[in-house]
Amino acid sequence: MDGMENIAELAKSVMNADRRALSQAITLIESSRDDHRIQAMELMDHLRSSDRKAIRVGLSGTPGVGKSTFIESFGTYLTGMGLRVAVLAVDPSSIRSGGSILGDKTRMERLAREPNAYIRPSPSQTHLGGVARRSREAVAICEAAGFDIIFIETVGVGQSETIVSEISDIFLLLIAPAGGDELQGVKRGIMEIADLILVNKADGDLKAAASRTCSDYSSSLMLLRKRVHDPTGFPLAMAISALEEDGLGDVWDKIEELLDWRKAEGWFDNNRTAQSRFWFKEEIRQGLLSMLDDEKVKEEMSALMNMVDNGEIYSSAAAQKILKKYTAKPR
Ligand SMILES: Nc1nc2c(ncn2[C@@H]2O[C@H](COP(=O)(O)OP(=O)(O)OP(=O)(O)O)[C@@H](O)[C@H]2O)c(=O)[nH]1
Ligand SMILES: [Mg+2]
Repeated sequence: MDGMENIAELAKSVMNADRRALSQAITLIESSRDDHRIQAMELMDHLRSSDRKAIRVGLSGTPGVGKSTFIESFGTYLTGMGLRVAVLAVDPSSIRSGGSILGDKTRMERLAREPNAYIRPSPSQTHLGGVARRSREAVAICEAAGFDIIFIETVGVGQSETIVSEISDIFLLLIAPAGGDELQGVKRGIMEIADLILVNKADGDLKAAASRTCSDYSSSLMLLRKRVHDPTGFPLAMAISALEEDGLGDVWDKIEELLDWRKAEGWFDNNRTAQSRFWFKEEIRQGLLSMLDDEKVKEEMSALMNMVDNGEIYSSAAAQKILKKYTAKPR
């Protein structure tokens, strides 16, 4: 990307839903090069003028539960209704060997062929902080490009769900049918952020188990504390089959029901505002932390560390020395 004037052009093409521009824009925000970062900020600033709003759907689930199959069939269902669908992945490379959605494109063949769908492979080698920023900016880019629905997929492992829930309007959790009374290893934390729990693979031999699992989750959900941003009946669990495309219409109905209510009650905008604040603070926190990676700071820290080791300075006083020097608090 050369020159700032081209960034304005790029922004315009993105807003005209030009696919090449879309990919180019996401490639730009994925770069951690300093000059690219500056251009990326410029781009995001241009895109701000778009007041388009997509429905941002977070989706999580353990490997093999059927996330790709679900996005393929549900996404195709949505494009069939004339909606434009984008798919992004939040995929910390420490968990998988990178580029997972790329391989997944073959599992989303139908959707990938849809002119109204855009599937973005996840880049390899991004640290978690970078993952959050990339995902957030990619979502904003897709939104400015006029997509109606943006899926943000993540494999169910701890921190990435927090990131996804902090950039989504609604959070779907995919669960596999469980055999007997084994309560699945779903942590309470993720139950609490889920808006819809979809028990997938409710077909063939697994149908009965799926329906039992669904009842189990429905009961557990009723025990959770009622959330202010939910209408009665939410969060809820439902059994579906991504493979046989069973229950997809119900999922869409529930998504619409929930979001219509949240929009009417002000929770939708409220949530977006809270999210912007969250990321504003988070970015500052990350920026301050990254200060510790600076070579000069590292040297001073290690010198002070020696002094702490030798009992020449008290630990908190040593820490204050660094903080005072590098955070330059205005007085
Ligand atoms: N019977 C049945 N099988 C399904 C269903 N959905 C997915 N599967 C199968 O489950 C396997 C895993 O599905 P994927 O969609 O790749 O699962 P995933 O969650 O994307 O997995 P990762 O990308 O590895 O995290 C595949 O063999 C699918 O065909 C379903 O609704 N019913
Ligand atoms: Mg997958």
